[in-house]
Amino acid sequence: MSDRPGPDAARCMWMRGGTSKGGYFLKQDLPVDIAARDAFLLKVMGSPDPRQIDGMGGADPLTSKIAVVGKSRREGIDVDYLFLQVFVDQAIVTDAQNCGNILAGIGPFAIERGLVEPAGEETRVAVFMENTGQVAIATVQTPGGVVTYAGNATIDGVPGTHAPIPLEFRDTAGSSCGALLPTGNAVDMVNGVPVTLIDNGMPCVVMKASDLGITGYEDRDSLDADAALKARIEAIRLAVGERMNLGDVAEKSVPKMMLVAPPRNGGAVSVRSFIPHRAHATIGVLGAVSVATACLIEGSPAAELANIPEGRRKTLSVEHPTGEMSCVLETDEGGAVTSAALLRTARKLMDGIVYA
Ligand code: NQM
Repeated sequence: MSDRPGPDAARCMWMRGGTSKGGYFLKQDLPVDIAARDAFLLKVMGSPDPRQIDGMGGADPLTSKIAVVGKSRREGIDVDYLFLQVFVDQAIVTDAQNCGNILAGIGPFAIERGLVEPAGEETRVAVFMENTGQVAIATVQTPGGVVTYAGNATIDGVPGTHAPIPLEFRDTAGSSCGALLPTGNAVDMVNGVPVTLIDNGMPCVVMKASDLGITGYEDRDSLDADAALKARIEAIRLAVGERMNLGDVAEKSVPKMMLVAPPRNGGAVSVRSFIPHRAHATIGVLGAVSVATACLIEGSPAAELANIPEGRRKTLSVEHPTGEMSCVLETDEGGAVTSAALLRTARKLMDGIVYA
């Protein structure tokens, strides 16, 4: 039964998750019918409109995001999380990608909505990510049995300090493409550019920024203003959809386009990402895991310029336009990545009723 307050209204929490922001809904608070749900969410966000003036969206793909959460019936799993990207200037709502930044808010939201009982000072929340059929573990600070968003953790791209929310991922290889390297190759040539087609939680095309005629250290605004670069990148993206087992990607937000350069600030690699039509202000969580993984693949364009730490457990600092994201990768004896861990924070911004 629907718990909705009216046909054009729903209970919702607005949260920042990592460096993204969006609406978090219980599954039962949204229309069951997918077309009706998507029409509702487009109106909530104010899409399609580049300014999203008549909705909650922030005129940016990073602030036009939705999480749909329900109690899980799966063994060992607390909640199921479906991520939906609402396009800003097109009437598209897609579940073709996951989102590790919005994931950071799922644990706190699930506890606040009573789906998960707090367990002492810290509560581990096992999240089934419906978009890719994989599991993440989030650890939420719950002193005295209450979620706290206050703390001393910092992440680049977000001002201030907040409670840490470590995220752990296992077995993310081939999340959407069926295999870590869907073509089986470390390098493919696409439109004359050597690329790695890879999916370790997020389908990505990883290529050298220099092969696209840029340094790879540009800021977001310069990249977004470069129409010729964006057209070239989009042509590569459309050409690889089928090869990555993603089908026609014209109306999908994957694969993400990752332009890599040698690190400049002591990290492992520097990245400018397109998600896929706008440059990212930082970098996606699973996007960073996929790029970091590409750096470990011998013969790949990323491996040629990355600075890789020794040992089976490696912390790869992925430099992005406003700082870095540290990915802790565990590898097996053959060098394959078996798990990834990252630090995020999240914050509750609003809890109430949203109107379409
Ligand atoms: O890659 C942006 C973000 C993301 C996705 C995007 C993400 C991830 O920064 O896991 O977090 O790539 O569309 O929120």
